[in-house]
Amino acid sequence: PKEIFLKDYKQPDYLFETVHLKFTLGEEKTIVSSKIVVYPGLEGSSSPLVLDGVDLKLISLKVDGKEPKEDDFCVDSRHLTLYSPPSGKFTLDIVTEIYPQKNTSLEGLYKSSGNFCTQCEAEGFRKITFYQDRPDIMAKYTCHIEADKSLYPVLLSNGNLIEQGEMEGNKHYAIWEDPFVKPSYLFALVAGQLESRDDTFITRSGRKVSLRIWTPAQDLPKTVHAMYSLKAAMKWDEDVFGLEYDLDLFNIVAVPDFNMGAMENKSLNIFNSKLVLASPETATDADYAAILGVIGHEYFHNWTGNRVTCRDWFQLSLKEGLTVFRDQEFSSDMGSRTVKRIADVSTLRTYQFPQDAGPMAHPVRPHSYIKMDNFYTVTVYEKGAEVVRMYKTLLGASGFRKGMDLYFERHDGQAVTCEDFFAAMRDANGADMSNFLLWYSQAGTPRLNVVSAYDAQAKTFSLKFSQEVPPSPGQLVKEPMFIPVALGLLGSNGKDMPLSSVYHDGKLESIAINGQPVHTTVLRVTKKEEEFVFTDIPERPVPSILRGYSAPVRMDSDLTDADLYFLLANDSDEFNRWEAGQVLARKLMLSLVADFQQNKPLTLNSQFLHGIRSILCDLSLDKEFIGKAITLPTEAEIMDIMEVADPDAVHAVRTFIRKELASGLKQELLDTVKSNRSSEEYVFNHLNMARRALKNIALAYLGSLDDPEITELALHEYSTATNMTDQFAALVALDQKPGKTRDDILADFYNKWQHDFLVVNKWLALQAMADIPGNVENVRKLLDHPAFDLRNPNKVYALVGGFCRSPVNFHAKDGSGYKFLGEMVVQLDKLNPQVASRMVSSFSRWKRYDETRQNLAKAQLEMILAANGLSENVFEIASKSLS
Ligand code: HT7
Ligand code: ZN
Repeated sequence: PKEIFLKDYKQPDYLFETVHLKFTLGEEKTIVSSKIVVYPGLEGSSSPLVLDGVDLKLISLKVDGKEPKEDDFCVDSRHLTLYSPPSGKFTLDIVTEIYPQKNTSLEGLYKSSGNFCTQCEAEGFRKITFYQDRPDIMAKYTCHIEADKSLYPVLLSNGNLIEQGEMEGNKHYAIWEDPFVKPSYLFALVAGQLESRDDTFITRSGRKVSLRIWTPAQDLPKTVHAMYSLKAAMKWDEDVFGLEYDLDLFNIVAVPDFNMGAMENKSLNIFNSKLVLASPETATDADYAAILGVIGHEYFHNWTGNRVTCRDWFQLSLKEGLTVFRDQEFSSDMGSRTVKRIADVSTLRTYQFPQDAGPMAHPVRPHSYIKMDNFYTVTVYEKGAEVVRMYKTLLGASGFRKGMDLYFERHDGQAVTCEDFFAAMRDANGADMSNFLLWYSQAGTPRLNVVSAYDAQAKTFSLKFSQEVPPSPGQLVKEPMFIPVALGLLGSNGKDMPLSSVYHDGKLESIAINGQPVHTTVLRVTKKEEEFVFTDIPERPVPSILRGYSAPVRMDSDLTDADLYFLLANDSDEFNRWEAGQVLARKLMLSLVADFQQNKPLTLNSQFLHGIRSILCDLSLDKEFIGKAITLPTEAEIMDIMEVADPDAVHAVRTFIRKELASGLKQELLDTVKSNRSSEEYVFNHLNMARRALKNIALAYLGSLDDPEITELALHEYSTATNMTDQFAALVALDQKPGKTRDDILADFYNKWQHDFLVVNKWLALQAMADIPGNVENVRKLLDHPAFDLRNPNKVYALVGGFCRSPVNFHAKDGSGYKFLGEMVVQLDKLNPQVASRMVSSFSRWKRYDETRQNLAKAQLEMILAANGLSENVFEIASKSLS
């Protein structure tokens, strides 16, 4: 397979002005006719015109209305090449035949539950017709769709509907025109039996926008929350960024078969049903929150991604990092800012840090790829969002907004790069951000070490920072990064000290704002080693460093346990209160892991239990925050910071601490469950969600005990639950103990919900993730369950993906978990390479484990690589994992 490099980027020799597409949708085949107006690129060109095309049958080709001679062009399995196109503007007419019914890859045009739909990002348009399928080819599109009227009464594409009508033979047609230029990856078509929930949004300039959410008729009642989310997102983007929607129609379609979460096609977003459909009875609070965030995300792409797009796929984070940052901010404003930040940082630590430390580590802007689909990663998305957040931390909210305004002013309608975004931020603020761009080019999570010293005589407090960026594949030596460190100093009264000046680089710098001392300042750490000395500090403070997690780094400091307990109790920065508790928990878990490995008895220190008790019982705190603060770091997070990851030890220790906390705080946890029940109707708002979250975390703790009273309690919660959040939480509590009660309740849940595929997926995932030893056999049985289907990505992510999240069973020492995944990857790859390659990623950190596990995982990777007809997607991940 061919590797593509950022350094090889070349502007296109030919540009496209307009594209007229016509689809004749049929049961056996679909005919796609395209008429493209081509003109020479900036440089002018006499080179061949190379169009991408995969799995296409070429029916006819005309250049300026004439069929070219046989030796004027050639078609191979990936391209159509026209050797010497006309020199000025010319027209191409291309007719191809495609077979959507056979398309199980779910990219290009395919069928989902009887309806036609498309997925073109990143390189799916080439499965529809021959085209320069790259994001810097921006053209105006029309789309003419013809289809059977009874089977496909609804015909949708991008832009405005300009014509529709009846045809002979019970057929009909629709013609759509998109007035905005766009790259091919934003093209979309949907045809099928769908109905819509309709609403309107009046923009701040007074334009009326029709909003439509399309689903099969029976699902329409479940689109209320999605519509609420869309309207909230439209309003938020106007309020916060001054960005208004630019067409009179915005469509969302929900489809059950979709490789990712959703797709921001211009004015025709296509969503995985899971991220649209919700009712209190069938969706949890987490589902509601995900729908809000993803509807927001796709909508926000209209400006950050669609109006201004990426020059090439290496720049993906330009749109994704920025849009994730925007959706994070949106969700923060709609709920609790601290809790959202905690959730986002946990995701980063659990998934992105391990990626950044493994064989698939790549910069936010990768240098190369074999298959672009493999680079829709937590690094590009989540770390990319952290990079955008750092601009805001450094420039302030209004400076950041100025930078965004300049970015749109300069680049509306263009395909640009991460440097263009950086330049807009810098120029709008006249800022010096010298080595900031390294965040885009250097992979690996920087390690930041902080050492503090108080000089009682001089009344100064010094912080010495040193940083190191670990080597990553292809990048052995790294430069120091530009790390914004938000910082406060707490006095012994627990309050923030006022800060006015700091010695740095031999100079006394003022950090006051408008002459007023501040309580949080942002230090700009840019060198390998650097010292900051605060003056006029009356007593030894406890520093609260990296407030709000101001940079995506791993920080080590000389804070003592006493300092951390002090921060946990007093820090005005709520994020750092939580963080102090997490640092204490991580230290505790690591020391117990060492005890476990040395066969020492495990004991829980009482200070930790008291710390958790005081948070649990602090009525002044937000309940969702309490829930986060009493939750231990994930097993993945702990394994990631160990020299050699030991899944059995980490699992045993986490289970031990959970049990100890549950028995030591049984009464408090029972009180928490009882006092946070509600008989009111389900409402999705912060207060209600927070109450449910705390109650259910308390119930989960209690569920770890072998106690009939708790089983009764959980059964009671299960049977009296009036919404899925509470019902599923009770099921999770009961799922922890193998036996008849568990079996019965799982059967009961399935019987209740077998008609609802999204709920059944929760049931599959819960069983797949179970820690019960030997669970792989149960998972294998579930492959044959009528509810499972290897062609549906959601089901695969639930069952196979869920299984890989169980440290005990996936990493079983007998290799049974690895063998299962190896077999699944080979099977899946034949149907859907994107899904198979996501699954094979679970092997990528195999070198982190002991030798026995390493050999077992390596054998599976080798087996996969030897499989016949392996896709490039899986090849790239498997081969990089082995290297
Ligand atoms: N921009 C979208 C990316 C996407 C995608 C990429 C590869 C394969 C399938 C895909 N479906 C959607 C999603 C987003 O908004 O980030
Ligand atoms: Zn996105």
